[in-house]
Amino acid sequence: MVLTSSKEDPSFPVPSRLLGADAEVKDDNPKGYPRPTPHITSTDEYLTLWKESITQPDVFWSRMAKDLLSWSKPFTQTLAGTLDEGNVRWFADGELNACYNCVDRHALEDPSRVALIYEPDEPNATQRITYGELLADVCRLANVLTIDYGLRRGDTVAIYLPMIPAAVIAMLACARIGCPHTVIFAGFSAGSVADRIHDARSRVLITSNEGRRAGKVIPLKAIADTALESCPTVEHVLVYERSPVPDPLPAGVMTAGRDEFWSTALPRHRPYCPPVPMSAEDPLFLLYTSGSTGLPKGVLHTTGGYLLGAASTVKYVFDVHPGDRFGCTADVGWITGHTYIVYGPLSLGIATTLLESVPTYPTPARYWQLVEEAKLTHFYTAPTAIRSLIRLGEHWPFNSDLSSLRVLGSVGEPINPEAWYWYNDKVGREQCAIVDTYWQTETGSIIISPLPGVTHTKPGSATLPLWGIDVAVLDPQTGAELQGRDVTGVLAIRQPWPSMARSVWKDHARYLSTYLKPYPSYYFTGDGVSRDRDGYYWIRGRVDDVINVSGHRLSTSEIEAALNQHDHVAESAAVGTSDPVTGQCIFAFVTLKDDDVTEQPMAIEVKDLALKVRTMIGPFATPKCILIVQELPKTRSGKIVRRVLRKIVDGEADSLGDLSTVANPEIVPELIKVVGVSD
Ligand code: 6R9
Repeated sequence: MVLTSSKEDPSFPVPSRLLGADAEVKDDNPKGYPRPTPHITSTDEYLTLWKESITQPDVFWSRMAKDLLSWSKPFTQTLAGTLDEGNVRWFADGELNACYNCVDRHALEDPSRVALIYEPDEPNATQRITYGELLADVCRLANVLTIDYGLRRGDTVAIYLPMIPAAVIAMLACARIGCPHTVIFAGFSAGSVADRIHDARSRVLITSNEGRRAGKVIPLKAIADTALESCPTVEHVLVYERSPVPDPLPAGVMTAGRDEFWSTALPRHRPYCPPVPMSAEDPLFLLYTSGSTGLPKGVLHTTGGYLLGAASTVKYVFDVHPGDRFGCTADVGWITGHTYIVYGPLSLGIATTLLESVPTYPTPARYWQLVEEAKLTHFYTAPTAIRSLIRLGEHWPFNSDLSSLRVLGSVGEPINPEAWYWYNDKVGREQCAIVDTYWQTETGSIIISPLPGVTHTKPGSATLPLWGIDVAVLDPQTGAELQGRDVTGVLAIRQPWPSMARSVWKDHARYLSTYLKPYPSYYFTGDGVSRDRDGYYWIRGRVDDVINVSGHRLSTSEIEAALNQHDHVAESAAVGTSDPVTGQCIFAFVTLKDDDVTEQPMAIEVKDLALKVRTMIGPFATPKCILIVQELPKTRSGKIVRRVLRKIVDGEADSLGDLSTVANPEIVPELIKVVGVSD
């Protein structure tokens, strides 16, 4: 076991009760670099605050909310509603504006303070945008949306942009005028973009002419145009010019009356627009994420509770102090980008980074050059990125000065010890705290994580719950709580916390049935978990049909729906299996319609099937392996038994378990053979 806190420094006491007998104590800062005094200085302090947050949530959270956020109308209520009823609300009679909290109050204090560090795809071209500049552009855009496009509070805006400052400006402009945004990851294909815009009924789409990634051009506007063919709700499309547009513009690039360029629209307006006071419970955004079944759901987050979760976790989990420079490598199209690129760091008035490129372009030193150039104090990435960098050579981080770093974060999946040690030793030079942060789109902000300099870490464990998180380990079958230490079950939470999702957009029944009804009175995460003898939590991965590829959530049903679109496919079944780089990868089985098996040349078929997934969802969802088989294992009622496929793919065909519910067990040997050949 490794500790991230110093045993010599009296400000980092090491309470023995949290340590196992095998404790190996490591000095966090052997060379004694100057560091700010952490906000939380001891495990005792953490435990006292955590207990208060659970036993007196009203007292704890109202103090936090007043301390961290600016309210235009102070709240008098804190928590109302229950998990049972699915009507949780926090600070409901208070009013605030998320954009004011993230921009105005810092711009008023010091307009020249850096807000965004933009690292474009092209190397050596870092740009900095101050809080004053950010405020001006956010206001200009807010004026375009309200005055020119007639948007009113409550209208949704779809944002389909790459990792450029315009994405942050667009999100904040929406927050300023009370329009929930729905950011669509720029790697999604036209079909997925259309599904999301359609479900959100957005009146406006903000996109860019192109995206750039590792020198490649992504034709975002062209993809958006295809999507918009089936989205009649969209009245206006604002197009940011990421790259120069040809002059004269070829016909058909912009649709008259609907489309206009950013550089035409924004200068029409003055650089100020008053922020709209919002109820703490007004929606701030929807973000689509994959569940076990059906189409992705629009997870709804509200203004006050979400922002409080974002601000408090950046402050305490990353131990952020004024003047820090935060670097999170996620995409703004995912929740990690929302909370830890945009709302969290900006609400605290520090600088945040937008990295448009990939970690290996033009060389695997890209991240580390950025850390050196921007003197980042915090770096937050995913285990899959760390693993892919390890493969490219241990030495890359050594060519850069990384001494500005204090805290290194990991998110998206369990971090394996090899990646943890590399991060700690090669990137952190054993002088940074490593925080393995567990959370979900639905939790809004981190819920289980070490605190830097306080929590003794164990590589692979997200350690202990944060403020307000009352963790329960449940027996998956009976729902009974598994008490004590050394237990394994499913991860649930007993009490509401401020940043939890409040609903699924236009489908509250789905919200209840997915999160609150499976185990009544609890929020159900969908993850398996163990609590060890020290009370530490180890996330064991999804217990539902969600596959986590490079930290991207996909449901088996989405992938199957894409495969089934192929003319020759009769049925398909997708399962996840472990992968050394991406965490999990997708293995798909398909059966073809009658006669196709012999008529179709296999190689072409498989390529076409993969293409179906690429074009229906996006390249990141492409299965690693697609196998054409004669039959899928099924129950007597016709349900595909994915459990059997999963076992075969995992190489555990000798422990398939009870096959009595499988109506066609005779096909199993054939499946084992086909999978064996594909290895
Ligand atoms: C933030 C984010 C959520 C799922 C979650 C779990 C997995 C996230 C993790 C982790 C182990 C961690 N997950 N962080 N598993 N250790 N530190 O990733 O949100 O895209 O909604 O995914 O990711 O399985 O349920 P989201």
